[in-house]
Parts: sequence; C-alpha cells; structure tokens
Amino acid sequence: MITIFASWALVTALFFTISNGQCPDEVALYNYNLRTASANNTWFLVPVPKQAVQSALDTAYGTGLVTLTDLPANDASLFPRGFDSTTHHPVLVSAMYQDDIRMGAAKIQGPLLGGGLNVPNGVEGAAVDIHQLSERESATASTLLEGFFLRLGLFIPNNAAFQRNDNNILSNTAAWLVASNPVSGPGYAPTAYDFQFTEQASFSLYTAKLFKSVINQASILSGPDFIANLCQRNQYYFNNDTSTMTPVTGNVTFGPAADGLGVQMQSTMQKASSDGSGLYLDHEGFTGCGQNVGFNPENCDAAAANVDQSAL
Ligand SMILES: *[C@@H]1O[C@H](CO)[C@@H](O)[C@H](O)[C@H]1NC(C)=O
Ligand SMILES: *[C@@H]1O[C@H](CO)[C@@H](O)[C@H](O)[C@H]1NC(C)=O
Ligand SMILES: CC(=O)N[C@H]1CO[C@H](CO)[C@@H](O)[C@@H]1O
Repeated sequence: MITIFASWALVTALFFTISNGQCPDEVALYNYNLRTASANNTWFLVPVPKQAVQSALDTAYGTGLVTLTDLPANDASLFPRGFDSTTHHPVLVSAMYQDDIRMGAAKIQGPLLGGGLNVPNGVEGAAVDIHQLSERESATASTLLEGFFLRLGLFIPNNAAFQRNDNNILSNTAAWLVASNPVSGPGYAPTAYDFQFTEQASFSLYTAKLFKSVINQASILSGPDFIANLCQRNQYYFNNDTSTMTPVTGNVTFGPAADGLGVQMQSTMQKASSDGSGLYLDHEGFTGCGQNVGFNPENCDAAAANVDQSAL
C-alpha cells in the first residue's frame, strides 16, 4: 500500500529541552546511515467524505494526478466493524514527539515536534502527502522531511507528546505559524488540528494491524519528486517491550490549516465535517512510543516493495 500525503507536515525543533521518560532509540545501531528516532506519537484515523479527500489531493499534487483507492474495508482483520468506503475515506492525522534523533554519527540536539495529514491508499505500492509543519525553519527540518510540503508549526504542549488535562483528557493542538513581517505585524497561527482523547483498554473500530500498516506506508512526495516518481518510507516499530500501542478514542477538530496550499478561512477537511466546523466526534487512534527509521527517497515501486514486514 502507498500513503498519499494528503496535505502537509508541521515541524518544530526544541533545543536544550530535557525530556523525561521517553523510550530509547533502539534502532540507530542497526541503521547507521539513516535518520532514526524514538517516536512518541499519536495517530488518529478520521473518516472524511471522499470528495473532500480527493479535492485535498488535487490541491496538493495537481488535479487528477493522484486518485484515491479504497482500503480493503471488508477485511475484518483491519476493519472489525466494516467501513463505508462508498462515501468516506480515512485520513491519518498525527501528533509527533521525536527524541534521541540520530543521523550517522550526528545526534540532533533536542526533540522534534511534528504533525501531518496523510491519506492511506489501498494499492500495493506508495501513499500521498498534503503538507507538513515544523518549528525549525532551518535546513535541518527540510532535510528531515525532504520532499514534503513543510510548514513551521506551533504545538501545544511544546515539551511532551501530549498534554494531560483535568479528568484525564489528553490533548494536542498543532497550528501553522505564519511568519510575521514588518507590514503585517505579528505572525498568526491558523490551527491545523486539535485532538482531545482518552486512553482505552482495546481497539474497537480498527485493529493494531491496520494502524501499523497505514503508518508504515511509503509516502508519495510532491513537486519535482512527484514528477520523478519518488516516494519515502518512514518505518515505525511498535514491537519492542518499550513500544506498546495504547488505543485511544476522542475528537479530532480540523482547522483552516488542515490542508491546502495557502492561508485560507476554512480547510477542505473542516468544511467536509457534518456541521462544517471541522469537528469529527468519537474517532479511534493510538498513542505509543516506538522507534522510527526514516529512509531516503526512492522509486515509488521500490519504496512500496521495501516496506519492512517486521514493522507490520
Ligand atoms: C510518551 O509521552 C507521554 C506524555 O508526555 C508520557 O507520559 C509517556 O511516558 C511517554 N511514553 C514513553 C514510552 O516514553
Ligand atoms: C468530544 O466532544 C463531545 C461533544 O462536545 C464531548 O461530550 C466529549 O466529552 C468529547 N470527548 C473528549 C474525549 O474530550
Ligand atoms: C529487545 C528487542 O526486542 N529488541 C529489538 C528492538 O527492535 C529492533 C529493530 O526492530 C530489533 O533489532 C531488536 O532486536
């Protein structure tokens, strides 16, 4: 399967922050020339009306260039309660807190925060990307997420994988920090998404197998990389003792920066929600600290074929 990078990625790096209790980067040793990290991430699958998802992809890649393919909704090992793929397509939205990031001999100082919107695609092969946000504007972030449409992100919390609020509600907010300039004054930050969720004892709508498969799909890169048929694998391992997947359920709210190429009043994901506000109630995801290996861009067929089966 290939993931379609639906819209973006937000990234930000924090320097001199000491993170507590983050699981270790156990894969650096085995992947010396690649970027590896300990990834304390949360992912949600949110069913969105299909036309809206296709329209976000048309904006990101060019009209008609990437066509949605249904996921195998009748496979009970992925969708135990089925999935209405005639009307909806799931999008994968993530809140990332990566630490102990290593690339060769270099270790990047401090954790990296990120978020992104991907569209899992039901074909053997690759996936698509909409855009990405980052807090570090420098070359490092662009290098880390080369080929993705990168944006400078603003995250709450900015020093942990998620925030623990009253009544044990957990939350994340990710916004696109639009740079300030002397004419417009201070920058402002249109929201990409909010998560509000609680931990659960087990999955009910989806399975761990489905989540592992969609988060490990190679992403179709956009722009010149798209023309060159390049995709990128980001493999996540949730099979070590320290990397338990904890199911979560909750609300995902998409804001104006959820998709699209520029500053806008409302995003496509937002307008497509049942009341147009961007609120998608009661969806399922998982949170956990796993290990991440980021590969260099490769031909899309090779990327799809090379997905590490041991990550699934
Ligand atoms: C992931 O982050 C959360 C929130 O800060 C923390 O409670 C949890 O211990 C972290 N998980 C691991 C395995 O490091
Ligand atoms: C989701 O939103 C509904 C409606 O506002 C609210 O009742 C519920 O508590 C929210 N869930 C979480 C986990 O915050
Ligand atoms: C203890 C253990 O299971 N370690 C494994 C953690 O994951 C890496 C990468 O998949 C394996 O190589 C280790 O053996």
